[in-house]
Amino acid sequence: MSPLVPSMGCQAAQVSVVGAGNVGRTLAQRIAQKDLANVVLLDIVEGLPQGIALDLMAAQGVEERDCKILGSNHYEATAGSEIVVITAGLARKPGMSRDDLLHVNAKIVVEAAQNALHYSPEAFFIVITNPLDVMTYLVWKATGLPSQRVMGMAGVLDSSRLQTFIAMHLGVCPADVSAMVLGGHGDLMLPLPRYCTVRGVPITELMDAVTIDQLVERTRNGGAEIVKLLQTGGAYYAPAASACVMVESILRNQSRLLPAATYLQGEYGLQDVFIGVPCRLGCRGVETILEVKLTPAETEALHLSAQSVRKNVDLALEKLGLS
Ligand code: TXD
Repeated sequence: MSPLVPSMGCQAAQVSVVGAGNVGRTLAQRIAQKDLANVVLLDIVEGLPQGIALDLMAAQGVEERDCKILGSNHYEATAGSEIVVITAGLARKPGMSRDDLLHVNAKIVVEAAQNALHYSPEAFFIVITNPLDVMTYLVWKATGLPSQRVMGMAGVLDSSRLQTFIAMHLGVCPADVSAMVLGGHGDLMLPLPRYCTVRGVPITELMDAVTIDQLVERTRNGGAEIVKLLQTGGAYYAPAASACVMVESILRNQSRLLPAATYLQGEYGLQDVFIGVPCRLGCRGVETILEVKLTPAETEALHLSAQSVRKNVDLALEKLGLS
C-alpha cells in the first residue's frame, strides 16, 4: 500500500480573525462549522490563539469538516486572506458605554488593520471592535482602501436582536420575523418598526405602539443587558453569528441585503461617515447601498446618530494624528 501524501487541491478561501477573544474564537468556530474557509486566528497574547486553534481543529474530525484553523501572534500567518475580521480590543464592563472604549481600541484597531493589509493587500475588512462605526471609519482611513472593501458589523446583530424580541413576544419562530435596525451601534441606533414584518405582515398590525416601543428599547439596550448579566465581558454568540453571515455573503457572493456600517457619500443626506444602512454584500464587498424611505423624524434620528459617530471620529483621528 502506498502512503498517503497531502493532495495539492485547490486553494481554499482564508479568513483571518484578529482578536482570539470571545467574539473572534466563536466566529472562527462558526466559519469552520459551515466549511466557509480556512481561518487564521491572531492575538497579541502568546499561546492564546494557538490553543484556541488547536482546540477548534480537534473538533474537525467529529464535525466531519476540513477547515484548517491556525493560531498565531504574527501577521505573516495571515498572508493572502480574502477577508480580515477585526475583533481585537477591549470589551465593555458593566456601566461602560461603547464610546468609553474609544481611544484604547482606536490604536489597537488601526495597527491591526495596517499590519493585516500589508500581508493581505486584496482583503475585505469587516470591523467588529467597539465603538463600531468609529472603528470602521478609522480602518478605512488608516488603510486607504476603497470604501467597498471596509465595513462594520452591528446592524445584523441589532436587527437579529429585535427579530428575536418580536418573535418572543408574539410566540412565533424568529425565522418568520424580519426586522431592520439602522444607524450607529449605540444608544442612538435606529430600529425601524415600520419595516419589521412577520411573514410580510407589518408588526404595526400585530401589536400596539406601547409594546413596539418596549421591544425597540430592549433592542437598544440589548448589548448592555447581556454585559450586566455576565459581569465579565459582553455578548459573543449572536455577534459572531452576525459576522459570519456577512463573511458568507461575501465569500459565496450571495448578494444578501444586510444592514452594515458603510461609508456614505450623500446617501441619506450624510457625507463622510460610516453608519449602519442596508447594503448588498457580495464578492465585491459593499456592492450597493439601499436608500429606504425614512420619515422626517427617522431621518433626524439617523442624522443625530451620525453626528455622534462623527464627533468621536474627529476625537480619535486627532489623537492618532490621522486627521
Ligand atoms: O456588534 C458589535 N460590533 C459588537 C462589538 C458585538 C460584540 C462585541 N463588540 C466588541 O468587539 C467589543 O466591545 C470589543 O471591542 C470587541 C471584542 O469583543 P470580545 O468579547 O471578543 O472581547 P475579548 O473577549 O476581550 O477579546 C478581545 C481580544 C483579546 O483576546 C485580546 O487579547 C485581543 O482582543 N487583543 C489584541 N489582539 C491583537 N492585537 C492587539 N493589539 C490586541 N489587543 C487586544
